Amino acid sequence: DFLINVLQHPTFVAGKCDTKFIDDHPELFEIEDQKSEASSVLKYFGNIIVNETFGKKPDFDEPYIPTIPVDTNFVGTKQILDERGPDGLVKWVKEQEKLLICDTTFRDAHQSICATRVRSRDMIKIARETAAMASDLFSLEMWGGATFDVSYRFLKESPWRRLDELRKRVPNILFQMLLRGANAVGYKNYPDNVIRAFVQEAAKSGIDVFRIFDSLNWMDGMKISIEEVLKTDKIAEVSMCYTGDILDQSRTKYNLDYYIKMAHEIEKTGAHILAIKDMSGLLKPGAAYKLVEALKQEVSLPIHLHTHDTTGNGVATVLFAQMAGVDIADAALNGISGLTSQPALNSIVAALKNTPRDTGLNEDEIQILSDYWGTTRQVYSKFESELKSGSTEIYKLEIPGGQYSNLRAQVESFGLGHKFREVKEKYMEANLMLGDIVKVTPSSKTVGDLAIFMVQNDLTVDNIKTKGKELSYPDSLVDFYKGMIGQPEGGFDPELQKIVLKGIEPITVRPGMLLPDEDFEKIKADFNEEFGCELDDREVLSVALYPKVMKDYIEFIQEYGDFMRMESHAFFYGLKVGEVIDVEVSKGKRYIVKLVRIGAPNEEGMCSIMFEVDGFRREIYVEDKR
Ligand code: 3PY
Ligand code: ZN
Repeated sequence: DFLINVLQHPTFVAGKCDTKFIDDHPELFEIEDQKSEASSVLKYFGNIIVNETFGKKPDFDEPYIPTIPVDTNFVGTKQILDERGPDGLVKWVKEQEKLLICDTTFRDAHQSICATRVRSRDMIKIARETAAMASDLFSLEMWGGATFDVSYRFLKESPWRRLDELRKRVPNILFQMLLRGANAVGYKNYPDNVIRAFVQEAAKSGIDVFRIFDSLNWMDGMKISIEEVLKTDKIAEVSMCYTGDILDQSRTKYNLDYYIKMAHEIEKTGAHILAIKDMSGLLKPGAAYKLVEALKQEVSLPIHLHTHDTTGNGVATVLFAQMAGVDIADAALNGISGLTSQPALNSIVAALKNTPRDTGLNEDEIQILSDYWGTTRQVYSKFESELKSGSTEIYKLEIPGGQYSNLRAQVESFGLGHKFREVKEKYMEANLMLGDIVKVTPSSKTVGDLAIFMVQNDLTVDNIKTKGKELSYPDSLVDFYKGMIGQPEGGFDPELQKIVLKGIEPITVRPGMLLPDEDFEKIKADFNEEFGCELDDREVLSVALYPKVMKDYIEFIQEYGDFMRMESHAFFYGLKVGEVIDVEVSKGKRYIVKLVRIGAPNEEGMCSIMFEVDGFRREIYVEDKR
């Protein structure tokens, strides 16, 4: 029932086959390989069909992809950095009157609005067009943050290859990534040699701007990353994470002086750009004006503003900041902007038209790019939260965009869906109990885990010091009090620290000073032995960051194959009955697959599924696990 290629070749059929013919056509004898390759694809679809969709699939629109002229001259900020170096680029930024824009569509926009699920395939399809039609962008934020592990974990693709493929198609716009300081692209501190090697590999692979932050605004937590980026010829954009409200006189911890002091410390590190990282969208328009105006007087670094639109005030915040002279602002193409994502890029561009700070971006062209994302987003709607409008309660809750849209699912996974409101309210209480800390990955997880734990155990600020003594706390909280994600502003509450640590000695130095170096050669040898694969230097780093995720990824690839080229509707939904799709498994190698019928489960709980592959019927049996 499968393709026996040679038997169908006209030369063979005509009986004119000699040994030269056989030597010339080795591919006709790759029968087993092809059969098992197609089987893996069918097995993958079979699983989705039987256990998730049962052959049902929404209709998705096909996004429009514009044709760009063959003689397009790709020039932009990337050429400025490559030709003039980091200092030359900084000088150029300072000379610009226009507001420079960093487009976060390929990273934070989808991280914050559809659980980081956008696949490389959908970025690659529009990458060259983006390079041509948005060549006035300062940068594309397209890597780092949660995209690194989510690529492997859920999309079964390599983030390194995403970087390679996008770099090939975008030769002119700076590539920007989010680096969580000593936590790299993970959720815990890593040994220094991992951080250093990661920065070097990312720089070599095409990252130009490293936005570095520490989840507690602890300068020591960013030390190694900054040092290492400064050794490359790339840009170190060092962040202060914004929390609290500088307009509220009653909140004294994170006031204007706090940020000015931190900005000076950042400038002293040799950073090229200062980022205001407003991960929760707490920076109100008036506060943005006040902060940027003050920072412009205090430091000479260009200032790059990052915010989220969770409250609905994101565009206003950017517009106020540009009035105060902010140099660069983050925004996402309208089609994937707003809510927990970034403020709307096309709207900001339109607002600044015919003003001194006109961005230079072409409204018609970025409209086409925005439409692409508006349509492409349909496939990802199942990953969006139920949030339909901006919510100003975020000013009170201080929950980062990405966490806010995920929190309900996390709370539901604990069986506490009915107590969602309570958990949200506890979030701020938990934050204050921890000493009013900066909340961003991974410190935001500590606060979220504590909030859930407090609801589960009926804990309050008042009873935790008595009732809480007997309890054992979530790992993230133990790590926090151990000092494993760094030292918070104002230190730890010693009494709570004792209750949580139960005798464990906390540290007060950088965890990286105590963690032993990672042994990269050992990782290589172990993976070779376990999976028979030769990891390259970048993959070794992926293992150092996420050993379990990488094992699962390699097992998936070995079992099913590499689906990076598969269309996203097929990857997430498989096929519906009667549908015919073209599945590209490797460059130029494709199968035409049709879903003919799905049978009911038999006595052993196995469903028969009839496909057609390149016109040949193939029946497979899939276990019904529902
Ligand atoms: C991340 O760390 O991934 C973030 O986007 C934090 O804001
Ligand atoms: Zn963000």
